[in-house]
Formats: sequence, C-alpha cells, structure tokens
Amino acid sequence: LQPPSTAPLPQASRPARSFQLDYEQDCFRKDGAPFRYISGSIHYARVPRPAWRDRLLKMYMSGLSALQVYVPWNYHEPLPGVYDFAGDRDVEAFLDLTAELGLLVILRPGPYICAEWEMRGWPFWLARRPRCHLPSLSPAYLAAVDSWLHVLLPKIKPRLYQHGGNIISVQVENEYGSYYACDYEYLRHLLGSFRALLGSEVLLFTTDGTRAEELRCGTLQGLYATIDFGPGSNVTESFGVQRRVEPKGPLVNSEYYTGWLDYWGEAHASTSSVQVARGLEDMLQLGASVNMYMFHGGTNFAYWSGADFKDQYKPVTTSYDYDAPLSEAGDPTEKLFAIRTVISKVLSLAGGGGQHWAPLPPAPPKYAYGWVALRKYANLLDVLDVLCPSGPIQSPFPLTFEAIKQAHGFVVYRTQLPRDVLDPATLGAPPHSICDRGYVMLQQEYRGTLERDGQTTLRVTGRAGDTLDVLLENMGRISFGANISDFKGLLGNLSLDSSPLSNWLIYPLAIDTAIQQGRPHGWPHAALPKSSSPGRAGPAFYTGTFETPGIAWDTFVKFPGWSKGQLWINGFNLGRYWPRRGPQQTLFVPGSVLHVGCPNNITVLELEGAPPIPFLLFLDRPLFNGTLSRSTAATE
Ligand code: 6GJ
Repeated sequence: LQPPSTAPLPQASRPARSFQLDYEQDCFRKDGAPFRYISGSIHYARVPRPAWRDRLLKMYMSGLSALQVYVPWNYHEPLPGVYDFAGDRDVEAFLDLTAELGLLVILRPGPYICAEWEMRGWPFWLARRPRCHLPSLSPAYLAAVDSWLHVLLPKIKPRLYQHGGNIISVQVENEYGSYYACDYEYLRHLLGSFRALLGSEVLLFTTDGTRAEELRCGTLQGLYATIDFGPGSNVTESFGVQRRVEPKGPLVNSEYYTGWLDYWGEAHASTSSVQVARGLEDMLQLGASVNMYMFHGGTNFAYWSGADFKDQYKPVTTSYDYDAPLSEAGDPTEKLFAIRTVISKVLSLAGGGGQHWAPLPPAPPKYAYGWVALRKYANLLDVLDVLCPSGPIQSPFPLTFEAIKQAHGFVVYRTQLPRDVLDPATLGAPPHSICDRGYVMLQQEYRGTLERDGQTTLRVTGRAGDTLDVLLENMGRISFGANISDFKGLLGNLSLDSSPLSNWLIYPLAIDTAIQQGRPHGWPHAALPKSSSPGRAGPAFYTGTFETPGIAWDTFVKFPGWSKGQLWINGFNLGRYWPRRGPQQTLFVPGSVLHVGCPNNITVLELEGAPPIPFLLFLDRPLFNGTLSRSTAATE
C-alpha cells in the first residue's frame, strides 16, 4: 500500500467541476487534480439550527476539507406523504451553509442509517404496512423508499459538485453487508433509483465493516466500496481488506471512530486522543481519505435516541457526545487539537491547508443559572383530557403504538380489576412484551415499574373495579441488527394471577403538542392534583420559570433527587433524563432555546418520583459519567 504518486492532469485536459475516481493513480480527482478528503461526521438533526454555523466553522478550522452527514428519513416524513423540512429540519439550509463555509459534503441518505437514531432512520409507520419487510425488495417497502427518494434527491441534485455544488459523493444504504439478507437485487434497485434521480456523474459508494462477509454482501458493481474501522484496528490490514474488493482506486475509511456511543446504565465511553491521532496519521500517510465518526456528536433531543440489542434491550442516552473532538456543546477538546496537529503536519508536508490554521474560536461561555424551584402542576392521569383530546381507543386487548399511530413518547393503557384482590396477586406481562417501560398505577397510586428485559411482574391488591393504569414509555426503536420491527407499547396482555385482563382504554398522549400550545403553564384548571391517594402518585408534571441575565448562554441542567423523565424548556423537548441510571447526570440546554427578557418556562414530566423539594440545578459544565449500575439504580 503506497500513497499515490500522482501528477495533476494538464490544465487543458482537466474536466470542469468534476469529482471522479482515478483507478490508475488510486485516488480521487477533483477538477482533474488528485484529491484526498479529510472529513468529519456531524448530524444536523442532533444540533439546533442556530448552532450549525458555529460547529461547521470549528470543523473547517480543525483542518477538515469535508464533512459527512446522514439524512434521517423519519426526521422528515413523520407520516406517509407528510414532509417536514422546516427549522431544525431544513436540510437544504444546512447544506447551503456547508457550501458557504467552504466544506465539501459526503451525503448519506440511507434509507437505513443506523447512527443510534430512532428506528435506524426508518419512519415508524413503515412497520405497520402490510407485507412491508425492511429492508427488502418487498413492493410496499420499495414504494415507500422510492417515494421518499423522489422528494429528497431532487433537493440534492443541484448541490452536487458536478452541478456547481459541494456534495462530492453519496452513499447508498449503510453497511448493508451487516444485514443478513445479502440481497444484491435490493442494492441494484437502490443504485437504479439514485442514478435516475442524481444523474450519471455523481460518485456513489457503499460503506461496510472489514469482515469478508460484510464486504461480500454490502458491495455492488457500480458502487465504490469503502470500509470503516476504528483506532484499535491495524490500518494496513484494514485497507488490505478494502483492496480485496477494490484492487484499484482511493483508500477510504468512511467511519473512523473517534469515540463511541453511550447506553443508559453503562459508563460514558471514551477513546484515547493519542490512539485516535496516531491511527489518523497512519491513514493519512498512506494517502487515504478518512471520515472521522463523529467529529461532533451533539444531542438526541426529544425522542430521537435509538437503541441496540445485545442479549437485552440497550437504549442510547440523550447525549450523543460520543467523546468526539467537538463536545456535545460544541467545545473544542484536547482530542480536536491532537487531530488538528496531525492534519496540519500532513497538509504542510503536502504544501496545502494553510487557510485552516487561524486560532480556533474559544468555547462560548456556559452559564450556571443556579437552582430553580419547581412545583407540582398535575398528575399525568389528572390531565388525560388535555393530553389525549380525541379520547381513548377501546379494545379488548392492548394495542401497540404502531397500531394506534403513535410514533414516540407515551401511551396510557387503562382497565379495571375484574375482582377483589384482597391477598397480593401477581400482575404480570408476557416475556418481552413491555416495550419499553411501564409505570403502573392502581387507583392513581404508583405501584412500580415494569421494564423490558427486566422486572415484568408486580404484586398488587385491590377491589373489583379499581382502575389500573399503565403508562408505557417508548425509549427508542432499535437502530442496528436483525430486530427490524421493534414495536412499542404493551405487546401482550397483562394478567392477574395468570388471568388475562381485558376491556382496555388506550390513550395515545400528545404531550409535546400540549406543551407547545403553552400548557401546562396555561393549563385551564388549577392543577393541584385531583387524586388524593395517600401513596406515591406516579407520573406528574412539574413547572417552573427562570430568567437569564441579559444573555442566553448554553447551560447544563442537573436533576438532584429526581428519578427519570422528560424535560421541556420553552416548549423545546430537550430529551430524557435518568440520573438514577446514568451515566449522564446533566442535559445540555442550548442557549438558542432560552429567552432573554422574559421568563423561561420549564416543564418536567417525572415518571417515577420527584424529590420532596423539587429543584433543578443549572451548571456551567456537563456531568457525563455518574453511572449507577442497573442493580444499584433499583435500590436507589
Ligand atoms: C456504524 O456501524 C454505523 O454505520 N456504527 C456502529 N455500529 C455498531 C452498532 C451496534 C453497537 S456504532 C457507531 C456507528 C454508527 O451507528 C454508524 O451509523
């Protein structure tokens, strides 16, 4: 493996605005000249739009010539034929900003993206379609994919490098070789759709791991095969694997892992900067093109975090800091400077890249707004009329989120005890039927939590006719592996001492809609809880306000004494908090979410138990690593 010794083509024969493979000189050629990209991944869906420029500028000034970005299908088509490209979802505005800042783009529209993103980027409603097998040649699936590509790719085509834009290449699918089906006809169908909609000139490629099986099943004639591997791999051996499928052409690592993702309940992942920088230098010295995954991870706001399944369901945390060179809040880290040093050295040796080396802008200040008192506003069960204005769905047995067209968040399942239960009886769920957490109330008194791959029974007593409520929480659909249809909700019926319960009322909750309409701050009734049960009330809304001192700086919020829930500020869903499970103990609050000169409205939905005196604490730094093991958490 030797770096390509390439001379630029004579000016006269150089093609205008071209980005091509040179199989003779084993390189890319941009406008006829040899070209190697140094790229980093950023996901616009994980960064508030007001922060895009800041992050992209820092990536440029880190020495990157390109960035790599996924387009999550489900972020833009929430319901079949309903598209959202506004605000934080304005992918064209993001791409135009990358061009303005002088960054090239490697676009990855999937349709499958993995990325620890909810349902790996596929819309939840796909799973409901009859005979829609994902990903496959099933007509129902391909019709949905092609319909989506006919909306997205016309937005991309004018931004292709060959058409005067800055998109130099487009990935087809994502690590398809990791998927068991190994269906070349499926890849051929996608290749046909991408070519039809993007034209014949754009460079299309695939990315797969370095196992032979992955490259056997994930590559296709007409798609340039690239690979991905992290700092622990042997660079020469890894690129040797790529050479088996691409004997000629540029060496490309499309995902060089600078860090790793976090799961709830496991320690914050970290990867040595020295190791990352060393592996990068080794690759660059071979003349390889490299994309660092992630360069900026950002945040899984709202309900967008995905999950993995390894012996058990493993939901991904709200923070996607990824131990990346740019922290979740966009601050340069020592890893970034280690990478920047390598790039500077390699580029200066090649006599280029001078424009990048001005001092990086300093990290914007974070502000510790301090303690903010909250007050209980309403038990969730007391405001079902507001959260489910259409009223409940009646069913003899529980229905899934997908069956009632609930994408994310929460659903209440309600029934009555069929008989007196004077001695404790077992309320139980079939295995793997709690997806993913069920908060159980009897007569509006919290009795405990049922958990996927965890506790699935509770002992209860009560009287015939007592109301049994189970609030089901979707913690994110699986984003990797063979478990394609990760349906959510009560997937099986609950039973009482093995007798199935029936006559369910099912409430899909539109909490975000209610909050974005100004509730509960403007909730019509005095929200003192109606229920007067002496025990723990279970899921409840808490509210509070705070002012910013003239400037809305970024901040981090800690939840001392809280258990698990969801946080909104000024209607923006900042994501899940779970300090009892960890590792993250704070949520990142972008300054762009905050108001200046008027109160900032806080809404907390606490699911298991708030502290006796409910306060939040706003800090000027994140706390990523306060892990409590699952067993510890249970006793906390
Ligand atoms: C990549 O494969 C994927 O293409 N990758 C990971 N894969 C393993 C997932 C189970 C642990 S972890 C980080 C990256 C991203 O998910 C990427 O989208």
